[in-house]
Amino acid sequence: MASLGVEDAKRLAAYTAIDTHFPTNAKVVGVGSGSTVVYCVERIVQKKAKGEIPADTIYIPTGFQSKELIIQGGLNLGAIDGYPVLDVAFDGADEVDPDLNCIKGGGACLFQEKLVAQCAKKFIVVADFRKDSTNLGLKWIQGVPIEVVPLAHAKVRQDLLEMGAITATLRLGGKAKAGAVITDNCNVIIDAHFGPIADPAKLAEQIKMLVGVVEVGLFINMADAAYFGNENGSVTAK
Ligand code: ABF
Repeated sequence: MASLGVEDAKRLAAYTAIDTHFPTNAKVVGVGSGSTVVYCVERIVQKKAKGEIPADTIYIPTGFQSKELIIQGGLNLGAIDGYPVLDVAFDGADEVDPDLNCIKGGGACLFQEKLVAQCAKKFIVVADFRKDSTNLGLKWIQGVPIEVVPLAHAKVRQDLLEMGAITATLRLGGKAKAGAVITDNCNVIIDAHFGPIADPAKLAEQIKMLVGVVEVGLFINMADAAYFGNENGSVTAK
């Protein structure tokens, strides 16, 4: 039996998702962020070269990385403020539960990812086996990513701790982690660790209500399907 590495597992999930869900008459398609989506674009480029999908489809990125992917792939770049209705969007995730609720935002692009997913008629998640979880918070132990207006970071961290977060940390980056990670929307990220999350929908609502929070990396009832590439060469489709 095949034993795939993580990269091959990601590719398998991404190729399966594109082959299954890319509409033959697609007009506008969302391209998410992260390393798994790279393989979605790889597959799209292959299919476009073979004439299996339209040449004039417009692709909407969820941040700087996916914008570059679209350009490098020779695909038509659009923007979400010009195309607020998408046929489908493909994106990665940090953790996915059996109801297809996701933790996203490990790459700090969660706001645009949620905007694009919300505008899409179908939202398809692609991931490797490590993201397939029985309960959010069990596998992605770095915490729920939350995009916050910079001026409000101390207040929101305090609010999160009062709400029961075990830790609520301002995400640092760059050389020697000397400064806060700044998102594509000029905000900061707080990672709030709650342990296993009993009620992800309720938690998402509570966090979203905090003044200063732009968006929360809990994607509740948004995904229509999820594909996980497995080490044995199979794909788990949910
Ligand atoms: C984005 O990229 C995020 O929401 C998530 O944090 C990350 C997943 O990346 P990868 O595919 O590299 O695991 O989709």
